[in-house]
Amino acid sequence: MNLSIVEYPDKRLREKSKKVEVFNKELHDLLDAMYPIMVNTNGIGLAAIQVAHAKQVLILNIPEEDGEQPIENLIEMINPLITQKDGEIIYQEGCLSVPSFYEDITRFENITVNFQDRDANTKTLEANGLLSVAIQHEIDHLNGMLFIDKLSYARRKKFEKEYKRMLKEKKTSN
Ligand code: Y12
Ligand code: CO
Repeated sequence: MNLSIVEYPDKRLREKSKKVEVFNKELHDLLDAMYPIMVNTNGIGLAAIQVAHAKQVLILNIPEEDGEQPIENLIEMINPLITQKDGEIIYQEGCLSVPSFYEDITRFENITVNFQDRDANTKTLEANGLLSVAIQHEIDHLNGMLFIDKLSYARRKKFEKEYKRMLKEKKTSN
């Protein structure tokens, strides 16, 4: 499966992803193809809509203290739903669909998430810190939401200006 990252302001990032009902080879092929895209671009999380598949599918691979991202730590979530949330954490987020932009975002510190694995088994995960932030960031993608939507009006305006300039520079250098 040949996938590429959809980048802001592409409208496809605003689509609401559909619940996965069939856990077949097509789903496994999608998950298998998402993993190399994420690690080869230094990503720690990727939602299927970021590779133009509007399915409630996301993957996460949080780096260890030494920066390694062993595949054993890969988490695949199908149809995730946050059932409990509390606390507050501010973390500097980035997104493969919004290249070269990072900003502090406030999210819930502790969450409990129910999801299915690639074989439709139901799972529950309690998360805090970066894992919690990354799960919330990726679930937002499934709802057509981006972390830049959480910026203040003034910060968002500044971002749009900077991002437009960056896209223009990219175009002229190609
Ligand atoms: C904190 C941090 C990240 C998340 C959500 C997942 N986001 C990412 O995995 C972002 C990765 C990323 C990687 C980049 O590097 C390359 O593309 C090579 C990057 O750099 C550029 O765009 C130039 C930006 C983002 C949640 C919480
Ligand atoms: Co993202």
